[in-house]
Parts: sequence; structure tokens; C-alpha cells
Amino acid sequence: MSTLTNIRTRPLMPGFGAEILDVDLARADAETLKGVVETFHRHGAIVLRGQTMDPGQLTAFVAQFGEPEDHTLKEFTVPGYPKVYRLSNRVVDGKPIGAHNDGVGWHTDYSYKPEPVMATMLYAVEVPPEGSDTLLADCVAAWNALPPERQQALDGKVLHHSYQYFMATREYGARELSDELKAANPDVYHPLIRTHPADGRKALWPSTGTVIEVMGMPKEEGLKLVDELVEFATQDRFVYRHKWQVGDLLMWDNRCTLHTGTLYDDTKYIREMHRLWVRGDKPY
Ligand SMILES: O=C(O)CCC(=O)C(=O)O
Ligand SMILES: [Fe+2]
Repeated sequence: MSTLTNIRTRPLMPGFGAEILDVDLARADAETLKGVVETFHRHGAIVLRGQTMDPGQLTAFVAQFGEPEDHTLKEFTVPGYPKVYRLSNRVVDGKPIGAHNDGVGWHTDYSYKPEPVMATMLYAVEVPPEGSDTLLADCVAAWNALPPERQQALDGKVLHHSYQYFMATREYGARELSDELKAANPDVYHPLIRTHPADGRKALWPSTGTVIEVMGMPKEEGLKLVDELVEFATQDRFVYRHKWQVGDLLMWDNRCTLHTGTLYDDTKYIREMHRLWVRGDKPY
């Protein structure tokens, strides 16, 4: 247990993440909210359980962290709340209300953009009794665990990310992009090793899905390297597994983590999560 700010926390993993205790976000005062934001920046991820937040309250809360970011696929946002995106297998009047299995596979969000989102927030509206855990990998710990000569060989490498490639090839929800989406999402280049602006800590920052090459390496060899690094960073010793309950709010810092959703029996259960994003800056 720790009381670094005005709020009580306990680590999600040794050295990574914090569960924030005794805070009701719907009623929290400005001082408490400041403590929540500070805790987030220090720990890479936060969890608050037992919350009751409607889409308007979620939008107001995420704005404490920065500017809420828009979502790429507008059809899955909550009507009237453009910053709240639904992840769900629920179908209403024959139409899916959300993206299903959107984040299965290790990745960091919006990596196909010049300024990927800083933070992702998920709020559990309805969850299956089993499956659908969300996993977070501590990429600072992964970087620190690499031998110095390996660190030296990797530092400075640049990854080529492509939304078009990602959407055409992903296992769940692959689709051909409209000309409009293609034009709005040109390819981008990001460092493999990312520096956290808050304190200069470095993170191993590969991703799967959007990466099509490592600059300066033959394609196949580069992708093999990325796969190997993702595998390294997502070993159990670096991973926090979140088991969902209704009312949980989980938020992670995309600058220093990788994450993945996991499958569940979607013929038996309904899952509905509300996702919000906070704008980020250019990785370096
Ligand atoms: O559904 C999950 O557990 C993860 C979803 C995800 O990756 C995302 O929303 O960015
Ligand atoms: Fe994601």
C-alpha cells in the first residue's frame, strides 16, 4: 500500500501499475482527480474498480489527462458522444454496436498515426464471466532487462507502420479501406526505443499488426526481429493480466506499454466496453 499523493494505491505488478483505492470518480473533487492523473503518469497504468460512469462522465474524466482523441471508425462511437468508442459483440436491430475483438494481438494504440494516443481508457459496462482479460506489458522493464550490448544495437532503429496494411491483414475485422480512410491514414515512422517525456525512461516499443518493416533491414529479417522483441517484452514476468468486473476502469500509458485483448465465448456472452483515448505527441 502506498500514499504517494493524496490517494491510496497498491501496485498491479512489482514496479508497474497502480490500483487506486477508495475513489469514486463520479464524485471525486479536483484534488483527488489531480492525484489520479499524477499516479497514472508515474506508474504506466491505473485501475479503479466499482465505478459508475456514463459516457458524459467518462468524457469529462479523460479530459483531465489531456485532449480526448477522436476514433478512426466513427460508426462504433456512442451516439452523441464522439469520444466514446464501443468494443462489443452486441448486435442491435441487426447491426453491431461496437468493434468486436478489436485489440487481440500485442500492440500499442494508434501506432499508425504521426502522434499516437498517449493513453487508452477502458470502462467495463458488461463483461463475460470468463475470458476477455486485457493484458498489459511493461515495456520499460523489458528494455531494462536487455543486456547493454543488445540495447546499443537496437537503439536508433526506426519502424515503418501502416494502417492500410494492418486493416488488410489483421485476423479479426480485416477490411478494405475507403479512399477517405486511406487518405486520412498515410504510413508513418516511429522509433523502436521510445523515451518517456515525463522522466526520460526508455521503453522497448515494437508493435504487431501495423509494422511492415524495420528501416535499413531486409523486410523478412526486420519483421522477425520485431516478432522476437514483442515476444521478449510480453513474457509473463513483464505482464499484468486484468480480469474484468463491471464498473472497472483500466487506463494505460501507450508510450511505455504494449497490450492485447483476449478472446471469449461470444456465442454465450456479451461484452461491452467503453474506450476513450487521450491525444499524444510525436514519439522520440
Ligand atoms: O478489448 C480489449 O481488451 C483490448 C482492446 C484494445 O486493444 C483497445 O481498445 O485498444
Ligand atoms: Fe488497443
